[in-house]
Amino acid sequence: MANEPGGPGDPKGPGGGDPGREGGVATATRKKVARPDRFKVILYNDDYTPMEFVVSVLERIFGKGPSEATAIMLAIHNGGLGVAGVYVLEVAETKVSRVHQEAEARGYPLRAGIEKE
Ligand code: TYC
Repeated sequence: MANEPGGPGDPKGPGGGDPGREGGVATATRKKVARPDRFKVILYNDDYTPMEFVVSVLERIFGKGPSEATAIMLAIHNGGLGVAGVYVLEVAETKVSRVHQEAEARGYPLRAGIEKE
């Protein structure tokens, strides 16, 4: 297996190697590393989904602790919507699907959506 460019085994290191020379001034050449876009998962308020269920969703699906989950739920309840977490697209989409699947299984109208950060 060859070393990946800029990886830990690349003797040139993450900078990508030799400094260039422009007009006699040394300039470090640095490869741009693609940073995947990130997406907010938004939860929306409604009048029927129980508060405890929303807290449970925030704990189990979004990995929040009990006090943060409660604070986020209350912010949604009072403000109409809130951010449950920020993820790369595929993860965000999976979490939205889990929210909808769990809510629908219980007959709750809880809705989630995705917004690019
Ligand atoms: N408004 C709901 C209630 O009073 C609670 C709730 C909070 C619902 C957050 C959805 O995303 C939500 N039972």
